[in-house]
Amino acid sequence: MTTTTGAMLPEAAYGPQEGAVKLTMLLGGVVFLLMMIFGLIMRAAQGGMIAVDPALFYQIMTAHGAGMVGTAGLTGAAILWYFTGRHVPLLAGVYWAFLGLFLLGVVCILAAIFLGGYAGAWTFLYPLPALSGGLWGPGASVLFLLGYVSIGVGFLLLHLEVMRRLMARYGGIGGALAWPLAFGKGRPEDAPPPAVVAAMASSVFNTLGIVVGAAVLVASIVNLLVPGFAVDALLAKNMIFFFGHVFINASIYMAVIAVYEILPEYLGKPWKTTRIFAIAWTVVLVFVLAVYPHHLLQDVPMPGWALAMGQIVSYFSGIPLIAVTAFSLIVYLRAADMRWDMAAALLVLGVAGWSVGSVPAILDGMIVVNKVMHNTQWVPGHFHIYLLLGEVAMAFGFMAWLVRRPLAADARPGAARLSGLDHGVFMAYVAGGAGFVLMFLVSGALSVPRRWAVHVPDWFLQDRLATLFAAMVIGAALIIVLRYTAVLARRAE
Ligand code: HEM
Ligand SMILES: [Cu+2]
Repeated sequence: MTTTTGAMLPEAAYGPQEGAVKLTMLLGGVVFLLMMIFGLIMRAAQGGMIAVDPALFYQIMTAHGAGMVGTAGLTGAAILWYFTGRHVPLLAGVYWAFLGLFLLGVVCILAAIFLGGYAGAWTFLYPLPALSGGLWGPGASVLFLLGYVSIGVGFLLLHLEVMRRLMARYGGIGGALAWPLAFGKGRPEDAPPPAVVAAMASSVFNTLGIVVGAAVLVASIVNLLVPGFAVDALLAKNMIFFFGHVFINASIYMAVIAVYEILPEYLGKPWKTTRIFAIAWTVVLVFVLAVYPHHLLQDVPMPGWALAMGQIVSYFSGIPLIAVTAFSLIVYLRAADMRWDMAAALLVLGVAGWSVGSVPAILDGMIVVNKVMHNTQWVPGHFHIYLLLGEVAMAFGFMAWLVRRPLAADARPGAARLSGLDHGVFMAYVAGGAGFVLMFLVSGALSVPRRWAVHVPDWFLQDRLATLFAAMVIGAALIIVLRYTAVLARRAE
């Protein structure tokens, strides 16, 4: 095998890395579970069901936010890597470096929070890490931020390897994004598969996001070490939310590759790159980058045009991808005799949850609504929909597919249905998840603030119902992860 530089490397250096990806998903599944339990603790504390010291609440909230977002990114990247590897050779060492840097980052972050006491939330909003009111020292903040830097470097390596391979194979960035088909005379037969288009687009924007994130991380670290070095707070906020918005979006856009690559096996027909599909992904690439000011609608000094852009791009950003992915999926599902199992059900749920979650998100992206809803639980309400019922559902679906029972070659299409236990677990996940996010939305509509460790008794009802629903989701997630682990262990014997 030749690399793009022409040097020869042993065949073994490339490998499909099924084992590494399976290990990543195992780690991801376990961390998702742990972080869900942290979430349960927070919700139960808000409902007055258990007593949690507020200082500890904010440590847990920080760990939950960083841990969940990081694990969404990790599982998304594993999916990206796994399926990109079907189309181009990828250097195995890059993946191990990515995983190693990720785990190093996790150790730093956990130590910063639970040993150092850092509790300034996953958003590390400048200058909060330096203004702890005596709860944590600058060392803890520096360690937390260094953890992010380590994870960011890992992601950069992974995306650069993916991009350079795709560019070499498909004719540059434009070729991999199917521009000849989107904007030229290219034919659909010659276009790269959907997974390649999605991998290229998400790698491009995640790289840009991480570079901006790295810059503001370094500035924040210098500020902590040399307090005289001040950063413009509004600029820092722009950079942080550009990075945060892009990173969490990228996790979903990477995970959806599993839908494009796996569901065709169940549908019995390939998922094709059409002109609309290609255009949609390029539009998304621009929109994901341009829409981030919807996080700054409360920042009066922001230029008006930027906020207007945030609102207007919010309206449209849901349309191209979700319309193309969700709509095509519905068309495929109607046309084909789908063979259902846990993997297929979770992947379809992922697309549905992602689509549904965009509605309250777009609402919150409107300036008049945001004036009232911002910093209420409406915000965790919308993002838990497309993360818990979107990204995480897709990641669990990928895991279920990795350990699936082989579909019998002669199985009649449409014959396979979810078995009794699978059906129960899936319904518990959907019902628990839907109930849990609904309680956030209801609280948000009633103006219950987000990020408050202590709630007044008037808010307890939703808090307690949400705790119950959360327990249901966790039960279902536990069975999904346990089954995955059991099958892996059995096969390893
Ligand atoms: C059973 C599942 C889950 C439970 C019980 C849960 C619970 C919570 C709670 C209680 C909060 C704080 C709400 C507030 O501000 O008042 C929260 C915040 C958050 N959650 Fe979850 N969550 C769950 C799943 C997830 C998932 C799957 C993700 C992402 C993949 C996620 C990401 C976040 C983030 C980013 C925050 C914001 C933290 C902050 O405000 O700094 N959560 N969650
Ligand atoms: Cu955003």
